[in-house]
Amino acid sequence: MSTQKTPQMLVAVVGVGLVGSEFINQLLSIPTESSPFRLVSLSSSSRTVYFEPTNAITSIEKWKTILSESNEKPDYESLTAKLSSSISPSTKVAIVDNTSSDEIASMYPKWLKAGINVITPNKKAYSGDLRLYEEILSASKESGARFLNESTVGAGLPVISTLKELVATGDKVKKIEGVFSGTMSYIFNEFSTGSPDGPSFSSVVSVAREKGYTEPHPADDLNGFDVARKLTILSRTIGSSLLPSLQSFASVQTASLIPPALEGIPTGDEFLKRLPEFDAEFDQMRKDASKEGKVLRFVGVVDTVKGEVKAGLEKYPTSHPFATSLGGSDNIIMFHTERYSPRPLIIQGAGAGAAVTAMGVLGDLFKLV
Ligand SMILES: NC(=O)c1ccc[n+]([C@@H]2O[C@H](COP(=O)([O-])OP(=O)(O)OC[C@H]3O[C@@H](n4cnc5c(N)ncnc54)[C@H](OP(=O)(O)O)[C@@H]3O)[C@@H](O)[C@H]2O)c1
Ligand SMILES: *[C@@H]1O[C@H](CO)[C@@H](O)[C@H](O)[C@H]1NC(C)=O
Ligand SMILES: CC(=O)N[C@H]1CO[C@H](CO)[C@@H](O)[C@@H]1O
Repeated sequence: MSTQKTPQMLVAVVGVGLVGSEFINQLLSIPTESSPFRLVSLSSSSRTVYFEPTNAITSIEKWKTILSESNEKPDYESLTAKLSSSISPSTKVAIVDNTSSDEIASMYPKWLKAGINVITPNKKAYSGDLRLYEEILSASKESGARFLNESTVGAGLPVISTLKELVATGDKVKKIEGVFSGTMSYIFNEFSTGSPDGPSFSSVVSVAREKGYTEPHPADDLNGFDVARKLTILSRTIGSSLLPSLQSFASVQTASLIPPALEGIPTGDEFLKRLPEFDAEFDQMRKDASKEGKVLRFVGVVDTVKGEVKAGLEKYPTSHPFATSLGGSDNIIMFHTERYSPRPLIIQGAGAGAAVTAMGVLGDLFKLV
């Protein structure tokens, strides 16, 4: 079988941590004969390698060594030049950004203008300053290069693609409501089960951190910014009248769970040492919810009818899907639309972890060939 007619896609990966490594392994697991992809470049924050397409990286066993033995420092000007000069009718190029870097995010307009497709689980560019997002849109329009973002919300779950189809086919999104953070999902699935009692809030957060589910500093999860960024991406993808008021994720009404007295504590260890001082408050909220037959969940809402985008702790009846169908670090997203009414379209499943996130990224790459 020949795949000669499919244009080949040269792929450069920037950032080779958890998701990046898993992505490379998934990409290289596709048999070379049938794969449209050629992995030509890898970059970490300190090293980079670049190979001609005929000499592309193919070995799952060796790519780490190849990168670690390089003495070359990353140079994104030079990478951009090399990639854009390879573009031809039979060759497309894509950069996969697996960093959480603002600096890399700010390069997207330049890459897109040069005809380089951009795929990323990094939320920074799409949820930051509205001006950067508008530059991304116009650069993509100008060159025809695409930017794909499926794995920024719900990791591998088909959240963005579903939303895009709803919008493109003329459905009207009234409200999107969901548990968007795997970390917050885990914390509240453990903390609030409907019973008035249970483990203390601080102990649940400590266990989540030990298991590696939180950022090194748990305040980076409890501030709700991750959810605010995801809501910004959804709002912008709807492209509705919500847009002008959403200058960045910072314009989302976000009710942080960090007790004001613990704001600004520099280390995660110190933060966790003091968190028990606030257990009684969280305990009271759990008791109050339980009295109403409800659980606590940290949710995000995009309400196009009220023109509201907000993230915070809400109460849901113990019979609600947010109470009954979540386990571990699952995400759940409900789309209330004109067509999906009164019962919403629901997407649910693992919303974090390297394997599913890398799948979301690789799935995007397949959309380009
Ligand atoms: N690691 C991922 O699963 C993931 C997914 C999508 C996008 N990204 C993006 O990839 C880039 C690099 O991320 P990073 O270096 O911060 O990620 P990282 O080092 O892999 O770890 C931090 C993240 O771990 C996630 N996580 C992984 N497994 C989990 C589990 N079993 N239960 C609960 N939470 C779990 C949480 O994501 P949540 O709070 O989002 O659930 C948490 O924020 C960033 O731009 C990031 O936004 C990462
Ligand atoms: C996400 O990507 C799609 C293209 O697949 C694009 O139409 C949409 O505007 C993007 N949204 C954001 C916020 O980046
Ligand atoms: C989620 C993930 O894999 N993040 C990694 C992306 O790449 C950077 C830079 O190599 C790593 O530090 C991250 O861990």
